[in-house]
Amino acid sequence: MNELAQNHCHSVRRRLLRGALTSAKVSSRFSGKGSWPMSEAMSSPAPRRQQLSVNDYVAGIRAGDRTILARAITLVESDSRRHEAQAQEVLQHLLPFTGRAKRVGITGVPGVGKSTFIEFLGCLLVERGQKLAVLTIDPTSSRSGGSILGDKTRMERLCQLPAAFIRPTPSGLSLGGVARRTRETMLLCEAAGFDTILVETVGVGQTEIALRALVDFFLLLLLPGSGDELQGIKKGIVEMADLVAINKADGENKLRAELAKQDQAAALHYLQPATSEWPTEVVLCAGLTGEGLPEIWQRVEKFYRELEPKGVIARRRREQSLAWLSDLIHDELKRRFYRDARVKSHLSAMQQAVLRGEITAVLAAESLLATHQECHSGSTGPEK
Ligand SMILES: Nc1nc2c(ncn2[C@@H]2O[C@H](COP(=O)(O)OP(=O)(O)O)[C@@H](O)[C@H]2O)c(=O)[nH]1
Ligand SMILES: [Mg+2]
Repeated sequence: MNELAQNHCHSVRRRLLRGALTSAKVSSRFSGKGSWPMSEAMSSPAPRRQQLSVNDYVAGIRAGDRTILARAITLVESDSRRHEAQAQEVLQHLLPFTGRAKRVGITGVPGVGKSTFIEFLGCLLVERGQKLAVLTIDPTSSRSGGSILGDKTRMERLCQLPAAFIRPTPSGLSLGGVARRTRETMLLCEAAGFDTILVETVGVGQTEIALRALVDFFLLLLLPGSGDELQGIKKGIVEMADLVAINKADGENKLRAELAKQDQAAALHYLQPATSEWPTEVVLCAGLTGEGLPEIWQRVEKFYRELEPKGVIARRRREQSLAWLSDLIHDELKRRFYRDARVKSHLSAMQQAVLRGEITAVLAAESLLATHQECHSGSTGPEK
């Protein structure tokens, strides 16, 4: 790492430590009840953006100011190092106020009806007095403009409710980037007083594995139908679900939905439940009419009621935090390795040698890693 970057890191660390020490003070000053102006989509754009300080962000979020929450999320999403440092300070201050929400993930293939489901469920929850944040992770929406299969990403009704906050995924990020931003956005929303966080993600592979690592409860929506029609969804995804709901179980679909339910229930019978002490069940629902949604939410509440006292949820979150920490370390180590100028100059030769069968892959890897390590044992290894 060069000197500049090292200095940067030290100063960030110093500030974070100071922040951790003073966050208790900040919290007691700003723990007033939140005000809930219009939803993000409705609030009028700020005339001219003023720079906000860390304290402005912390105070605004603790007071439930959505404009500031939205700006803090933008800060968290930013790629700039300066923004990242500030975002981390804000998060560090807010950490004591996080963790109190129900974190529920909802997945399923594009078109299964996730957004329609969330809109109905969201309105129901808000009616019951809950403060709801909806975060959507949709790697396909940036490519297709969100228009696949009558996609309803906008959730018009929910958007208009003051107690709901909807934030779509930032586009153009890697999966790791999306997962990180969503996790941090979730923490910001919790600190802002949202008691329920719904995360919608498209069931297309790696994304729901990343989502599973963010949430307590994982709901999988499937389409009516059975056998091979089954959904183009990977088997492993069913294993991660705490509840499987056959959606669109309305009108002519009813019989097919019942068949799908039986199929799924039989398949689940042989699988380990995703959460110990919580059998994964299969239910029918229709997000469009709302049929079955109150019952599904009852199950989510039962999940918390039964598993929270047993420490199951806290354990899951601890494991998620540690997995997250180790992911970050792995990612950063990998990044540093591939950006190391000495590795760069050595890599292609090693690749060729492996391809020609002149050296084993293990020895080539060892040699490259040794090159990288050398430049760190002396403190001024070049990094580009
Ligand atoms: N019949 C029926 N159609 C639905 C239901 N839920 C959603 N749809 C329709 O399915 C399409 C895709 O819904 P959407 O919520 O955007 O799916 P997503 O891609 O999973 O978010 C839309 O045309 C919806 O109107 C349902 O419960 N029953
Ligand atoms: Mg959708």
